[in-house]
Amino acid sequence: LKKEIWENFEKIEDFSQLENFRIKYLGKKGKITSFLKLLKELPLEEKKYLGKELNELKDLLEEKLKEKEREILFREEDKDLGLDLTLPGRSPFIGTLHPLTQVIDELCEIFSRLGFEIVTGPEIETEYYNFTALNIPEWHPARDMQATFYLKNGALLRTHTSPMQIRAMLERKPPLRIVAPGKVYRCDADIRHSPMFHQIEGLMVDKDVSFSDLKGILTYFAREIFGEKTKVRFRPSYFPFTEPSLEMDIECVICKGKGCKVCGEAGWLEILGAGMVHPEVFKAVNYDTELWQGFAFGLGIERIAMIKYGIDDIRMFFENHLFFLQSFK
Ligand code: FA5
Repeated sequence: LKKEIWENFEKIEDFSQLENFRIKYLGKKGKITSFLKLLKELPLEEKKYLGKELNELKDLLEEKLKEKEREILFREEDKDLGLDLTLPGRSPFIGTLHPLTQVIDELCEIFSRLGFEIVTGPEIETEYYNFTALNIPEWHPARDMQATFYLKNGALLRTHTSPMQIRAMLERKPPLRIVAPGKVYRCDADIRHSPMFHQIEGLMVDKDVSFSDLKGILTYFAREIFGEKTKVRFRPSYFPFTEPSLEMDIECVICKGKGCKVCGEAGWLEILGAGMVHPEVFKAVNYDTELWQGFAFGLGIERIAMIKYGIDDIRMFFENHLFFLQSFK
């Protein structure tokens, strides 16, 4: 319903369309009004939840309709009166940075302060960079962990930003510290998964880097982006390119760990995978494993934005509704 409403809303151009729209959704027999009437018959929990959603939608819609009415009025006046230099000026429509761009910028800023260099690389990758050099040979079941879009010529859409670890290490000599933001692709989609999403890869290689440095940096970043009191949780995990490996969860800011729609009732949201660089990965780039150690991490940007702004459906980021984008001024 929301989608239909906002799509039709964008189409309104004059007063009669505005009135028809109002009748269709907010009138006595309008869709929202009838839904509100139906609430009586629902069980208490659903009534509470849907009631809140519907009323919020109704309020927002009423406000937006008022704005639209003014906009049309101004336009009609222009037509009637021609140019009137004595009218007060109207402020121009100012765009905003996409919420995901804002999160990426903020993350890059935090990691630059820690001495990480920002690098980018191709979204179309070879199997070598995306899998093989990361210690995932062809027969390895881990290839199935990430449902891959293959292209006709044997190339693929990168399933994670981790190939940037290999590219960065081949282009540089250690010690190094890089972060690599960008788009990645996997064939899965629901309210928490999207076939295209964003990650930031992080990699630090030096002579004396430990697992506790990794945990320290990750905790620091989480507190910078979500606030001092943010609760984080580390769980042991498995990635072929790191050993040992971990995953980090953030306590859901919406329900404070109780469980809600944003976190899929879990109370926590997984935002990243990380670990100590696997010796096989160092071998693939000819780094001396006796001399160098490192850690790497891969963050899911949408997850971070969902927690930060309390958004419960990942698809909102890609539907480009103006009312949604405008709320990130
Ligand atoms: C990886 O992609 C590893 N490359 C991360 C890594 C890097 C581990 C370096 C060790 C060292 P994973 O598949 O768990 O791991 O994805 C990482 C994060 O991306 C997840 O925590 C989640 O926040 C996000 N993510 C994964 N799949 C999706 C999806 N379909 N939609 C949105 N976000 C996703």
